[in-house]
Amino acid sequence: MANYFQPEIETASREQIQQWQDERLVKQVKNVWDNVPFYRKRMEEAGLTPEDIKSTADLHKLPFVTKDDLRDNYPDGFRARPLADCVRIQSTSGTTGKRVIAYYTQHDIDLWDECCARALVAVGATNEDVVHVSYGYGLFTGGPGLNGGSHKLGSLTLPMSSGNTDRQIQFMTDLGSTVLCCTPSYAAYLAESINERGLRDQIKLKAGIFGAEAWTEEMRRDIENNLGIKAYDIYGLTEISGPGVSFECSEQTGMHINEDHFIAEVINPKTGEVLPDGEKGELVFTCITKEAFPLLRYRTRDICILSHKKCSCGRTHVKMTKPLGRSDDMLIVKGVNVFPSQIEAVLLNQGYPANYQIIVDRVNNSDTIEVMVEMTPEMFSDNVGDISNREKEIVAGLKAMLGIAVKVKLVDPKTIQRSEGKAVRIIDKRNLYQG
Ligand code: DLL
Repeated sequence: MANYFQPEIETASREQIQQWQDERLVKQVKNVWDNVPFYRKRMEEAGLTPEDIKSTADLHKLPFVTKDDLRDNYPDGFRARPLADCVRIQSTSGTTGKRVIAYYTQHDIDLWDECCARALVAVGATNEDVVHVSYGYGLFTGGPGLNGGSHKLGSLTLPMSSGNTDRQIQFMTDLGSTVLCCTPSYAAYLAESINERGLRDQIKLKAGIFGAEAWTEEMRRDIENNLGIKAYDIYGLTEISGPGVSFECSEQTGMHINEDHFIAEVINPKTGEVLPDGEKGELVFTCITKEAFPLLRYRTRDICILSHKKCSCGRTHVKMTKPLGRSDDMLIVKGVNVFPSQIEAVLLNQGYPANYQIIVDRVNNSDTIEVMVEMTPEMFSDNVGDISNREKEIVAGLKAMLGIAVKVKLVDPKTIQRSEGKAVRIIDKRNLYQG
């Protein structure tokens, strides 16, 4: 069994990685200075020219990029190549205001595929495997990313996309899928469905690559036991390419970041100060090889810890813990990124006060989301029909905004507890973040 997809890169010495990062960063800074007016303006405001960035030691001088910057420059203010050079877009699940459009050249796709191929090899996949991709296809990066990685590796790829569980299980048994790629919650659901149908001994799965949302060690154990496989984590975000920014190896103790493409920093989210290995903070990425959509010092809002400790798998690239939380209030519900501000916008738009609570839970391995909304005294009516029409209206507004079904419950005026400090808007009963 091959251990690595690109051994010379994945096990490179620290000096070699450093050299790649230094050279590529300098080149990338020149590239964005020349091709993205946003960066030139930001750098000029900070009194910087490309000559000020001579190596990664100068990285901290560059200003951060945030999701707000991307939003302000929607749809293509960060595109660094002419359209003629771009072959694909992918997009985040946010609605118009929050949506990010990521552009890719063919070269960008090739490198992204390689990152995903590394992740597949790290879980033991070879070209003899049947890779069953049940991440969503389309604008979401999950399906296209793992699909590309599997092709690159030469494995037979089943582009299943998500949903239609019966069909998933049928292909799994008929074609002998060996590696499953999907969200951990869908993996848990598939496991349950396979066991319910008594088909466990007819599936040949040996490993799974599960990411795109937070999941616990308990969930890992359950999935491993229920499917008889090894379950590995994979991390990524649309802004930085998609899945495969980092991936777990046989040690299953954190994810190796593909440092030949992405420089990782962890910062104090309040002060922006760069933190040393072992300290918990917000993950920041700088893309040093991307052509069409190169983000520099992008604040992910994911909280994690970096470690350069030697790994038993032989890979030398830095490891990150699973995300341990977020430095903003984004929720991931049924794989969709949800901001409370989007929910609030729908409520205010329909004339409700900003007294609401969002309750997220996981029932039978599936996320549920309910919004409790306080009526104004004027709206308050004993007429049940009226209330249920109002609820339907909010449900429709939320569906249009978020693209997922949200349960809505209207409650009497003054029933949602007031807070003396920050309002408690979110009750997330899933307890997904640990550490
Ligand atoms: O979720 C990309 C992806 C697809 C990763 C498939 C892994 C597998 P976005 O939709 O842009 O991209 O969401 C990115 O999801 O900032 C994290 O908060 C969260 N996230 C991604 N992977 C993990 C993970 C894809 N393994 C956002 N554990 C990120 C916890 C994750 N959270």
